[in-house]
Amino acid sequence: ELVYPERLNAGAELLRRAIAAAGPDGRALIDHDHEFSWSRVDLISDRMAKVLVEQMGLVPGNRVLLHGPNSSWTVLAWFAILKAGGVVVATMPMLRASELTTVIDKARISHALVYETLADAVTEARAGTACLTHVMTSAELQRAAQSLPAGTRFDAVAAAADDPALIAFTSGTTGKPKGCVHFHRDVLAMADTFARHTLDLTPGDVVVGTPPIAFTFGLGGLVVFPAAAGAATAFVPCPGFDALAETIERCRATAIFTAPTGYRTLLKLADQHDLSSLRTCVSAGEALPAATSDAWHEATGVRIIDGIGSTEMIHIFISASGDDIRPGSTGRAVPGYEARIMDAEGHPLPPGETGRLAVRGPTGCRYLDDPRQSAYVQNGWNLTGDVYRLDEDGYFWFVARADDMIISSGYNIGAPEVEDALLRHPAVAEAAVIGAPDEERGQIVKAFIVLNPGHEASDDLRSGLQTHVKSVIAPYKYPRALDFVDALPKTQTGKLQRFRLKADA
Ligand code: 3UK
Repeated sequence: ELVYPERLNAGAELLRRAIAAAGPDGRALIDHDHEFSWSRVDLISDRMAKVLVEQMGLVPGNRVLLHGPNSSWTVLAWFAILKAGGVVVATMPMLRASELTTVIDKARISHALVYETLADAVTEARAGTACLTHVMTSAELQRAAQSLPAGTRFDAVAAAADDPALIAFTSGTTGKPKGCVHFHRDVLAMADTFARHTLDLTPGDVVVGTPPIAFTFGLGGLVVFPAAAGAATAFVPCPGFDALAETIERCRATAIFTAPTGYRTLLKLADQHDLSSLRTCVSAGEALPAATSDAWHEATGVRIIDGIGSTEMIHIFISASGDDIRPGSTGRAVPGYEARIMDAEGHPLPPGETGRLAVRGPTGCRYLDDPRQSAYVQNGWNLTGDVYRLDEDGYFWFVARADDMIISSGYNIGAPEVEDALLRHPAVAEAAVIGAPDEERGQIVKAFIVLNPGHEASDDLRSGLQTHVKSVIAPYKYPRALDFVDALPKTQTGKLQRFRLKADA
């Protein structure tokens, strides 16, 4: 069991751990043109915290919008807000003014720190709400922090371990975004469970990744885990996988956090970029198909660590680890968490049975006043909305999101299994499978396929792919309908948007 002191400031504690592990001069944050050591991160975030409190009037408990791209500045500001006792509400850089206004109102945000190039969206958002009263841009904050007398430090607010540290918004693919409240101890718990037991990050490591820091997958991988271990984070200067591959090569990155589609895209760039420095590869956001795991292993010699996490749980609670990896399975409960499979009434099901995934542990779902709380948390168990199967050895196998199960002629079919089979065909670059309405069968399995270069869409290829699936998995699961498309709808976090394909079908 994790025990934290009653008074705990996650920002200060993470930086204390970083400096203890890496020393004051240890590499911390790497931008394309600049680098910060851990003692500089500590010093600069102190000064930013001082500005927040003394010039912006922040008092502990105030909610602070943090709107910036993945970059050193955003991380420095994140540490500053926590040290000052503020509650971080980080938002994806792509959000438009109207979406920001919704977040500002819902989380009752009073203060905002915004990256220079994104300032217009926040100015526009501010006009639509009365909550937000204090805004500073990155340049203003930097100038104010630099103008403080030399030697200025800041004593981090002695927060209670269960004071809110951040509010993370869900992506809202299944309804209006929900704000998930996480405490100071929750921020440390993600480092002390998944990261400690599964990743052996050390001060020599350089971490890269694609998930935004506003997404807790990115926050953990690119901010919290490296800090807790004294490792460094290298930021990709612009969006896109070419820039990611270039950053891996230039910085000799050793650890990477991205979604399955990220690994498939990187594989195509592996002949132009040296990716051989990577030794810790973490995948989350959606199920990692065994086909992708195998292809990556073949090309790099490294097995991807799959892990399921959620915004509600803050980070990963079931994962593969080290030598303990069964491709196709998510893995086992992370030490500190308990996971089980339940039936519709909440009774636990034995190994082999398919049912609802339930999990409990040091972190959990706390929606910001939202009636949907009682759907996610029942009898102390968090119900993630996923359908899973547990095997005799304690490995969890993803079947589908509950709302993505396909029922065709009475058969239950999980889309990911069919997608994995399709991805094993050399012509297939990306595959998405949904249930399309059908008079006779209720639903039929329908696939959307993006082809690899050098392959042409044709009726022959369609039936070739159908035959291929029948030879890999039970024939009744084959896609009766199959469309060739140029691209699949994906979220910014690399998740397939099945609901959009379903709406079109
Ligand atoms: C799905 C997975 C199968 C699953 C997240 C790591 O994805 C994250 O958070 P979200 O709130 O979505 C949660 C839902 O996404 N999912 C995530 N990972 C997997 N399904 N295998 C996986 N490995 O439906 C889950 O309920 O966006 C992931 C860390 C922090 C996160 N917030």
